[in-house]
Amino acid sequence: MVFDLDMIKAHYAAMPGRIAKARKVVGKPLTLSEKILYSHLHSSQKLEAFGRGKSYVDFAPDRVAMQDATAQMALLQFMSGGIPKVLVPSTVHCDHLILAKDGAKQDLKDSVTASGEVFNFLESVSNKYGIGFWKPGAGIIHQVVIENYAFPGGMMIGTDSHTVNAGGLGMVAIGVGGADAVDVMSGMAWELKFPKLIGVKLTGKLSGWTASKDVILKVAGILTVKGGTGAIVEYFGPGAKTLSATGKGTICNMGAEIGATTSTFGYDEKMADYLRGTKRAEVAALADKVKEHLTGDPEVYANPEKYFDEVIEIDLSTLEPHVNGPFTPDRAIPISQFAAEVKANNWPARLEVGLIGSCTNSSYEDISRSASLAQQAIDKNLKAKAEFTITPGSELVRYTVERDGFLNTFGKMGGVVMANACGPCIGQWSRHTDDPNRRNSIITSFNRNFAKRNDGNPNTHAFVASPEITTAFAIAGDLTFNPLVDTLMNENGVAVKLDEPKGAEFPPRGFDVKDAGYLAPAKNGSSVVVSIDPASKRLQALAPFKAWDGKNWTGLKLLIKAKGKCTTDHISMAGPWLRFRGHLDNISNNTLTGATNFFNEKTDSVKSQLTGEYGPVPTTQRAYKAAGVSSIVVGDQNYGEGSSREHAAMQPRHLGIKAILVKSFARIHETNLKKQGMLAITFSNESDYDKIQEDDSIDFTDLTSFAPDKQLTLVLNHKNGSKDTIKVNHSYNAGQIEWFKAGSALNLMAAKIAGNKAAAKKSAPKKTAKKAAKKVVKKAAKKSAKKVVAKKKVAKKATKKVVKKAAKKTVKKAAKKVVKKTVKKATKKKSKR
Ligand code: MIC
Ligand code: SF4
Repeated sequence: MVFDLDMIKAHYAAMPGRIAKARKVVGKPLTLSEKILYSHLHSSQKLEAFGRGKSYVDFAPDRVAMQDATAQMALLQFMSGGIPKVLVPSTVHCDHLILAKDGAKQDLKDSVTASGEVFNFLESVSNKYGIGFWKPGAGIIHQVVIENYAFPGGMMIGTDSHTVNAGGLGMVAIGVGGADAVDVMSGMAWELKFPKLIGVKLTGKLSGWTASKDVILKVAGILTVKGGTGAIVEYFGPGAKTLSATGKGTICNMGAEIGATTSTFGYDEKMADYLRGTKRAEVAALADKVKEHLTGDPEVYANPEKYFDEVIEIDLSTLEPHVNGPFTPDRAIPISQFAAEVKANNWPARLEVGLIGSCTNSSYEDISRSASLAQQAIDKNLKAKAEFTITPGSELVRYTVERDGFLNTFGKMGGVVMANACGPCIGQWSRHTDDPNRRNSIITSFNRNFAKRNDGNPNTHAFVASPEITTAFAIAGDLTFNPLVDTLMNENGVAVKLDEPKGAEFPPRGFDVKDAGYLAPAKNGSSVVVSIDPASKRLQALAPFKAWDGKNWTGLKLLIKAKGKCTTDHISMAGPWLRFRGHLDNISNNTLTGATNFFNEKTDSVKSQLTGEYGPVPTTQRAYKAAGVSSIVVGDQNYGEGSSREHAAMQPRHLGIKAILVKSFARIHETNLKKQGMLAITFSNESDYDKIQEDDSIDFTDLTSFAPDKQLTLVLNHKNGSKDTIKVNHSYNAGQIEWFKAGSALNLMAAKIAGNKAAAKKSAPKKTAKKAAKKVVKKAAKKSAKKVVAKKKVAKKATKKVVKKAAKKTVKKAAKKVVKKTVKKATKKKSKR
């Protein structure tokens, strides 16, 4: 089944014309990213040559995807907007709330019981508002999207940072917070700063142990976790055409780890094959017809330096497998140097668990290549030394790889198949361990490896690698092993070597599935009732945030000065806290508990300026709130890196924190803060971070003249009576300042919708009067024209000129009379109402 084919058809029909116009305005050949962006301008957006990294532009994405953990907040916000049905095709996917423990069947059953209330809520909201619903067990959002919805040249947003995965099928797919999704679902424009463009030219061809994953592991090493901020990464070159669509998806997926707005590839034969392989031959045929528009202009790829802001070149033929980590995804280590690094850094060499799958790496190709290694282990009498888990990305993949015997092979090697869900990737992992605090190592084919992410243990050293390398390490159980060159001792005491992995892009017998897990929404959902139990611990209706009082803020207490990495996992931890994603007050109890306090190097321990005592961050902040004291959070570089979860912005807002002042922000988080009515500001001089002291009270002296491109001034009042005055920057445009003033973007939108409704009501009688008047005028004119004709007959002798004049006059007079009468009548009617 092809979803939304008409929408795709309409887009392809309009695309060539839109691109031609854009090319004219921009005045030069276009990259693929520009073609997709310019062909998705919102109807209210004037076409012009936008400044990369400068212009705020209104877009109209083709679709929206939401996963269970973020959809709750997105949909709670959507419901408060008062729109009866989503205006853009949208889907919800239940994948994050499934705990991995004993294996797929039992885990799914237990999770449906534990989170039934939330799943039911999401299902009924989807049903009511026209949203496609993918049940628990159907798969991970991004794999389901690439299998069913992604199409070359399309644009989508999703409430998850790895929405970018759909770049594997040539989309511009962007991760956003729920409030952005609400805009798009409500048919409003979606605003984005026009991205910069990074070109990655791929030459050569992958072989042996190297996989698509290694391309992004290498790119992450080059660009680091903030190198892609505000940019789209566009891959091109002969090497790109050799990569499978799902392999491209892997590369785009982990582009979130370099902060990229998104990543994408031009349409090619591999994408067409994937579309056909997943029963979307119609889409491939449509794309074929406009294929020159679904890739960059030839001039661009011939001279990339002229058209991209930065260009990187990677030769796939010489690319080594990489292992990235621990604790950060950009610490890229070629496999040939990994053993030495493990020893030099004294990382635990014994590998405890290898985990493959996730939204990043769970294609048929990934699983079949990994299974080929598992089969070798069996054939060569090797016993896997580490635990091994497999999380398939979707039911389509799971059903097919089970049918083709791969799951059985993994089972024989000692592998455990988890549910088609995020599971351990997001800390939904009940890990079997005798000591949850032990220093230990794990390796995954996931994308993130921040401290505590997978199992909550800060001493778990998590490394990221391809599924093939992960599987080989799980067999060896030793991180100083290099599968490319080393041998392993088998059960018979014989040294054996693993051969290169082998697999297939597509199942030779095609994909198959019994129940993919999709539920279509009701055609008319107006009678569907969505209820939230006021006593629920999982769901809470949202109350609007307070509008800004129009005054300068003074006496803001420093809640925490966060040191070093402060990702969204540090600001609003996932794992066990995922269960409160629909309950703002409850989840606020984890706010910033993972951030390191600069002053004592501890997590979740800050000094209260009310009592002088150290205590947990949320408790301290709640006490400030109760005392009516405002506060501020200070942070380091790339603050809010990682997830799209807007909870990391809503929680501080809910707890009464007013501003976040940092050296730099990650893109999604900065937007989330703005949308929720927070003040997101950056040090104009980064070294001013050092001026912030533990007992500071901070004043804003010119917030009352908050304006685009204008710095704000802060006075730091130190405990000893001294002061520092510093300047801070912000990136708010005029519209975003309105969000701030209204208390949140949602407040502003709700006010607009309410205003439109009232205006529509008001103008209705006027409209009716006009319509009636028109009708009467027409009738009267006809009548009097007839009369004139009669008169004409009688006054045979009168000249034609005179008759005409008379007729004209009569018509005018009659019309005037009737209009007057009708308007009078309508006005009377209105005043009676
Ligand atoms: C993640 O990988 O961190 C998540 C969990 O998928 C998040 C979304 C969330 O926090 O719910 C993301 O990547 O945006
Ligand atoms: Fe789920 Fe992990 Fe993918 Fe996030 S990165 S969507 S948690 S599988």
